[in-house]
Amino acid sequence: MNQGKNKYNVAVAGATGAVGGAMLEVLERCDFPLNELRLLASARSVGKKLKFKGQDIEVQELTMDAFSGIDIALFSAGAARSLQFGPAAAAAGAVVVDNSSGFRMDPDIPLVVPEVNPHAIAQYKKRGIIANPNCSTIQMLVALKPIHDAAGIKRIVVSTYQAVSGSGAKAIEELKGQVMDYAAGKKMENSVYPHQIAFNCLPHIDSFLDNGYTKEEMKMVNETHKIFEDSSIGVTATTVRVPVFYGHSESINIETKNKLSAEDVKELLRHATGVKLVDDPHNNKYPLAIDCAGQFETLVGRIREDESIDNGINMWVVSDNILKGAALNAVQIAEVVGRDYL
Ligand code: NAP
Ligand code: 3JN
Repeated sequence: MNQGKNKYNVAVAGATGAVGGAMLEVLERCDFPLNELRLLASARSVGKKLKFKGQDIEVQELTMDAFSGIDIALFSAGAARSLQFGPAAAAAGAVVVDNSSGFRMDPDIPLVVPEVNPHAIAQYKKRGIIANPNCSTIQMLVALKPIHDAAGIKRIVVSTYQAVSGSGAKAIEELKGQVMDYAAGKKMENSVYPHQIAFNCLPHIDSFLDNGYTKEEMKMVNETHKIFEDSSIGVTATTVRVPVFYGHSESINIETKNKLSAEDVKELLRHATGVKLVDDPHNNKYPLAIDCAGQFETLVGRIREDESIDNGINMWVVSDNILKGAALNAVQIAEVVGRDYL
């Protein structure tokens, strides 16, 4: 525990975006100890005012020298901006918490989910930067960490059902527009996705790689290895975009080294930090995307033994992709940085 500051100067780069807006919401909900809050975005947004705790704060331009006096810089302006401005922010003395994929696999930069590997935060001192994982990885590992600690996970097979908000504001509008057009009997238009997303499922998130997987799928594989500090765990992912506005759902099948019953897993998750067990199928209670919006916890249910192998468990994991999947995880990292390191 440090004896340093108890209020921090925080910058949000990408403050006008979907994730940036959620960062402001989370900073407010957590009553983050702020001295100054500096809001940064592109030149297009300069002068625009955003509300924080009832006050209007003017947006400034994200530039190389926008970080003087900043203690913690939360980035969600895309990987290109993180790579361009993140090191400048760190050189100015800020601890950068970056939401993009720009630095995630850099061996000198910790990749952190506070419920899973908070000890890795200490490594930020090398480069002054901490990376936030991909949303689909975060919620999966929050649910799997207690099981991995108890029984050792050998293999993970995951299929995701990802909300359109993960593709930003334009994708939300595209789904709404298609639903309205369908109801009005009009032709549905698509521009964000290569196909109609309304009433459809697209097995395609981010671009395709030479191995046949998508980048989103390989993010889940590589980030799991880095966060669990074990690249011997077998991980295979299929990521699917579904016509849901908020909340990513995941069907997860795991094989453990030691046997756990479904009851053992429920008991572990009942007491796990950041997890809410919602598992009463006979009363139709299981995690639902429409219930997770706005919640900080990751919902887990449908826990059952996989009867096709010796040590297998199936589960259904749902979380607010913009909160725990992005903004909340970043602010939780910032809380630890402030409390333990500044
Ligand atoms: P968004 O709604 O499109 O917002 C983008 C933000 O970046 C806006 O504030 C925008 O400012 C700013 N920006 C864009 N170009 C810029 C430039 N040249 N200079 C300065 N600022 C610029 O996108 P989003 O959904 O919030 O996502 C933002 C990023 O967060 C993504 O690209 C991704 O890297 C990350 N993300 C991570 C996860 C995760 O899984 N952890 C999930 C979603 C997103 P203007 O309004 O001025 O254009
Ligand atoms: O598609 C989703 O549901 C999550 C999207 C994440 C995302 C979107 C644009 C760029 C990322 C990410 O966090 O991996 C990035 C990126 O930074 O590469």
